[in-house]
Amino acid sequence: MRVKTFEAGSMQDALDVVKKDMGEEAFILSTRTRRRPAALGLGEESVIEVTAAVDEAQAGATLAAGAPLTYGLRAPLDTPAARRPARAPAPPAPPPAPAMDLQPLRRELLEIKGAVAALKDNDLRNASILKELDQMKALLSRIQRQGMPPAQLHLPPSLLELYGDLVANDVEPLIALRLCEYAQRALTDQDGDGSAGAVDPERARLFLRRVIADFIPVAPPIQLEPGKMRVAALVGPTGVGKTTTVAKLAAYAQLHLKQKVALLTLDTYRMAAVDQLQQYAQILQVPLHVALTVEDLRSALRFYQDRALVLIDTPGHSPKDTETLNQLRGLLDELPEVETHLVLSATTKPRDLTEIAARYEPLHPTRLLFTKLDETSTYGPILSTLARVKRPLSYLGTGQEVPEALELATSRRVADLILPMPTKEAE
Ligand SMILES: Nc1nc2c(ncn2[C@@H]2O[C@H](COP(=O)(O)OP(=O)(O)OP(=O)(O)O)[C@@H](O)[C@H]2O)c(=O)[nH]1
Ligand SMILES: [Mg+2]
Repeated sequence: MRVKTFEAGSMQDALDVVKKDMGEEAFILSTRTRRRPAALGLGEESVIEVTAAVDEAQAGATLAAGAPLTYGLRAPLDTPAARRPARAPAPPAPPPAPAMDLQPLRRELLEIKGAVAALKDNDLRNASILKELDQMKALLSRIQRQGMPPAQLHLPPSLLELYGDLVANDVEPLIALRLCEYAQRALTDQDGDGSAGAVDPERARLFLRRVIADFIPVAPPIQLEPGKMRVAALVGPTGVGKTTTVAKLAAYAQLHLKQKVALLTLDTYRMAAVDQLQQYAQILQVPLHVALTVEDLRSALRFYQDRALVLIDTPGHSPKDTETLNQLRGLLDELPEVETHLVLSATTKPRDLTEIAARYEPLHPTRLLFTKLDETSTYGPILSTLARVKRPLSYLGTGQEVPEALELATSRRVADLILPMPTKEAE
């Protein structure tokens, strides 16, 4: 059974096409009228859609019976076999059975076969409609759960879904909305026909990831130049991983880049802090200097003139400890060319991140550095902080291991964290 759908401008034309393509034996399963864009995109026109079926075995047999049988089992008429004389007279043929009109039965059978084929086709269509319905249901329940205000609901479904993903990843709702609106406008401009509403979900996701990547400012790695001493200081709250990151950076520069490194610590409040860095310094065989005063700091830097990189570790502060922060500011102000990285943990609550960043503003950090990415599963706060603080992202700490668990931040990597592509299994 062959089932095929034809389109034509009128019913008569459609029937002619069916007859021409499928032969006289074809019968009509269904017809419908639908609208489609007219040629050159000028408005719409209506079109007749006819689905027809034909039993090919039967149609083939009819064709074969009428065709000259020069091939196949029967010999051609003009062959010795055809010319051979008959041996004995054949017995008289039995009287023909009364002719029975099988045509209506055959037609009915064909119609049943056609209907079954059409049902199978419908099953596939139904399955895809059910899948779409399921997706709509999931989207609606997510909208209900997150209590999205009407502002978000004007987004087309594919972007509304992505908005939900961003918010679920702890991106601030307003930032998520602005990103989605931007993507919607850009997609509409790109398609030129206002059809962003119908945009394919995968295309929308890829596009939004690009928008996010473009939005994330990243810094180049600490630039080491021959004959020039580069100074980088790590500042930030207690326990975020400043000392560990200093060790990671030092190990990388010393072991991989084969550059001369020195360590300096301003963290003199706790012996344990000096010990911790001292251990790394010993392992890496790099000098460590403890600076208590501005004079200490100046003389240490003079001493390290031949070093390509001087890394400065600093003490962490509790939020209320403004005095220590002021002292640190006094020291760092002495270093006009220092590259100051504000170290933040990706596990910190979004609102606290904003407060911390504001508190460290007097130290004029030029970079943001996020650690402990391995300890969280939502990365939205990184994006929200970057949007607020507007400093480029330098490195990402992804574990405790020194030096492996450190990455140079790239906008693509961060976009990946903020809006991952669904894994094949999840699809
Ligand atoms: N999981 C994980 N742990 C980290 C990371 N970076 C640092 N740590 C751990 O966090 C803890 C604190 O790290 P430190 O380097 O001492 O933090 P700090 O900012 O110097 O702390 P203070 O000097 O007390 O302010 C240690 O156990 C580190 O191993 C990271 O990227 N991922
Ligand atoms: Mg420390």
